Amino acid sequence: MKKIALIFGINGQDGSYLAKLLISKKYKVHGVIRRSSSINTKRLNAIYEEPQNRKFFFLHYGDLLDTGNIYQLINKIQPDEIYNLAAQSHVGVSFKIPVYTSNVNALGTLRILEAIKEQKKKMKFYQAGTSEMFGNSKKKYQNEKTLFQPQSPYAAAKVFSHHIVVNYRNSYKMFVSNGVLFNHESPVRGETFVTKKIIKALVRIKHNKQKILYLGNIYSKRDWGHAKDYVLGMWKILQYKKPDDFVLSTGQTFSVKYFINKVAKRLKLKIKWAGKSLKEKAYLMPSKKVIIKIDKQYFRPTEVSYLRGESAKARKLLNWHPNFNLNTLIDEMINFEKNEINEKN
Ligand code: NAP
Ligand code: G4F
Repeated sequence: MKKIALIFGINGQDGSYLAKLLISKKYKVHGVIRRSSSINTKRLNAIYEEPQNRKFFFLHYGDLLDTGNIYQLINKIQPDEIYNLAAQSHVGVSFKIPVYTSNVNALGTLRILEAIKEQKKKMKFYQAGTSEMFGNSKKKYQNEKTLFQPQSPYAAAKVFSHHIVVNYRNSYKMFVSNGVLFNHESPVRGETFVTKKIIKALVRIKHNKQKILYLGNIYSKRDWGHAKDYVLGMWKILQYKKPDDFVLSTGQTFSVKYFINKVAKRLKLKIKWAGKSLKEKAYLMPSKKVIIKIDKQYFRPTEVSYLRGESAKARKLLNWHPNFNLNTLIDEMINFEKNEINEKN
């Protein structure tokens, strides 16, 4: 009999990769989407385009704010595995809408746990935790033992979710696990996250479709992987013999500025930096046109300056390791943006 999975946040970046993975593993996949005034299932088109998938793939309307809806979906679908990928996932935006962010990212998790607790069937649960929870940790590498020091409403809410999962595991012997995932990107990354924003803009600048890219803090460092590798890790976490918490990361870290320079080089755009702080700019050579400016609206009240993960536990116990590196990730994202431009022409 086919296993049944339920994914909250199925139309997000990770949800779409996870849905594809689970269908390839012969699961019946149910996903929860929010009603929207414009089409919000673009990332799922590839699944829909395969006629045979229609028998194994189902979407339901729902929202992590709606306790009754969550209970009804879980009660009706009776999934074997539930993945909670739904969140207000933008750290910067969480400072603007902190109460909403906490309601979705913290209480949303608890609403799902409560619904699972009421079921007779044993259901496994995956919670999408984040390296943002480490905040301003001074450790060279962050792993499962590193203290959480959240620096945003987003991260504080995710810390609540992490701890409530551990609490339900211990209190009610539920199979509930946390992934603590470092940044992961892909061609279908949301367009307001920095990697996608940089690559999209530089490809468009190269093709004379955009003049300037505005960014915030280009000196923070991140451990960037590929979403495809990370959703495999999520699945492996739920296949492990017992519920547990795992860090998934590449172990490498680079600054946003290094990322920009790498993308520019791969696009054969020669850029030169000059100026400091808010006056720092990147000039396109030899024309000396300004193509990157710093804009204080993209700075956060508190920043996470340095993230670098150590995922030895996942590598040993789950045999998980990332296949993509920064170069292969960037190349895939660049090619996607080039195709977008070609298709529109
Ligand atoms: P994403 O692309 O922003 O997807 C988030 C998903 O959550 C979307 O499908 C969104 O639906 C849905 N959602 C938002 N609010 C909701 C609500 N109130 N009720 C139901 N669904 C809601 O994020 P992602 O990059 O795929 O990340 C997936 C999860 O992993 C998130 O929880 C994120 O916080 C966490 N995470 C991400 C990373 C990363 O680097 N990508 C790293 C660590 C952890 P709409 O399309 O309707 O907005
Ligand atoms: O791409 P970002 O917005 O990602 P951030 O804040 O690290 O959060 C992402 O990764 C987390 C895992 O660690 C997830 F939990 C979370 O859901 C999300 O997926 O920003 C990366 C860095 C930050 O330091 C930010 O200040 O880039 C800096 N940055 C500089 N200019 C910018 C910009 N970030 C954005 N989004 N936009 C800018 O213009």
